[in-house]
Amino acid sequence: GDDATFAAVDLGASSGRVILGRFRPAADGPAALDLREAHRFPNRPVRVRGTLYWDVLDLHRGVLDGLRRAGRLTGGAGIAGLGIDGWAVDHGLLDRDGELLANPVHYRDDRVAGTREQLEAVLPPAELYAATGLQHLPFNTVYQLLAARGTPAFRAARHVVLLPDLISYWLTGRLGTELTNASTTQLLDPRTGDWSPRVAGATGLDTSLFPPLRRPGDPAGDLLPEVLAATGLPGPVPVTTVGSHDTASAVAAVPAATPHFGYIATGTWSLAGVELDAPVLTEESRRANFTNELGVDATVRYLRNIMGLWLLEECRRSWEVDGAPAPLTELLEQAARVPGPGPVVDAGDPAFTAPGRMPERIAEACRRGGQRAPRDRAETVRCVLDSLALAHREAITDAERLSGRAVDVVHVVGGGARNELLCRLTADACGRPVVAGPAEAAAVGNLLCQARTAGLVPGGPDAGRALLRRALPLVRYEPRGDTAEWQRAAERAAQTRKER
Ligand code: LFR
Repeated sequence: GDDATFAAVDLGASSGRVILGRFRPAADGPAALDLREAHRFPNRPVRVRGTLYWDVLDLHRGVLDGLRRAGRLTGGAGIAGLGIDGWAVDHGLLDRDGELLANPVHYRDDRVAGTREQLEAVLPPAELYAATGLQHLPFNTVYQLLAARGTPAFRAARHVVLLPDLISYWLTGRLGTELTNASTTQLLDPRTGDWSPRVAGATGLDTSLFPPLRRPGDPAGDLLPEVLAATGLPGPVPVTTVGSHDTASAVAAVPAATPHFGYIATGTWSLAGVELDAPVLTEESRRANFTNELGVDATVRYLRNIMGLWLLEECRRSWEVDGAPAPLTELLEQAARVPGPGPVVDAGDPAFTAPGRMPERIAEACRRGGQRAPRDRAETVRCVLDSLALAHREAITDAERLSGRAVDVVHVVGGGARNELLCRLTADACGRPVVAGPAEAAAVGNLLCQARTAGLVPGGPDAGRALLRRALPLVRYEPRGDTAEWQRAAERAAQTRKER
């Protein structure tokens, strides 16, 4: 067969990218994958009149710029297809003509305050968990819709469209709701893969406002003529539904060689857990704050949301030099020289969700837990990374215990796979080997889904993972030292929580 180059649009909370993946089919020798970044653009949320918004038109411009560059990089050949993924839970409202009624609100906006109590009054937490399997996060779509419900925009809305589906709509003119991302709304039943009548009934939210569900691998339309004209891409370009929740695509890109793997998808968030065939909906699981999100290939992503590198990004933002965040490489070099684990915080604490004053909030949390606060930037960075490693350890061991799936190796994928110190500390804290890479996991999973749908990687998900092991550079970290020391640190971290 021929080579085929696909494009992945991957939208993250701090940047968006368009990445090209060239697949050489197995018939020509070992299947191969070459990655090439066509474009990367900042994602800069903006606060207006007290509300934090995503600048979704700016993101769409970034996508179009990326497709134009993709066209240039591929010469006259163009791309064989496109897939779109991004962060979860957020949505846009469309009127009956398909116009966007208002700018999508950022999941870190506090408009959701009070909606948890509102929902609990009509549906007790245990029942909500049994119906949806989702970890309580203050910004799950259900809470955002409850917050939006009274507004004129919501009353005028005929469609509620998740963000990657909105970009897909603008590129193809076709509406749909991708399943893995729908599973993060807390309105979907992970057992049926359909909207939960229980949650819809209790809240009165109309799930038919969501366009019809579609699954990874389903066709999502072709690029519109106006998009081909604006980007110079030769058509037709089919758009394929991929795991449009970035974490679903990232987990699909875990290059595991065994079913006994844990994963940590690290970026703004750390999503740590295991891949299962069926959800775990027990009360114990709910109390442990584990979520059952749907994955590609009818899997369940059984995981916990941990604050992630957001803690570090926010520290760097508060230390910015001439409008640019403090340089990462230097901070990490200095942090690597700090002995640890020293003072630590609970990186699962929702108290860290909101932006602003992060170094101060971390110091306050350390003192609240009876520890000394980090004394300088290096110690603060070390505190963040030790705390993340600890939270990774806790999530992996809890996932193992609650699911019964043994974990022999932990795969770190996403941006944090480039962070050597984080990977090393995670291996030490977990007491298990860490395999790091790919760093662009969401884009790789997105591309792999397209290539598999096109028949270029026959043999199912394991064949896809085998291809990634051959094609991508991976780094292995063996655990060192004493896990008892990390156990003591875990006890210190637990004392720092605001509300327990
Ligand atoms: C990661 C992610 C997480 C989700 C959070 C908010 O990028 O998609 O999985 O909980 O962002 O959408």
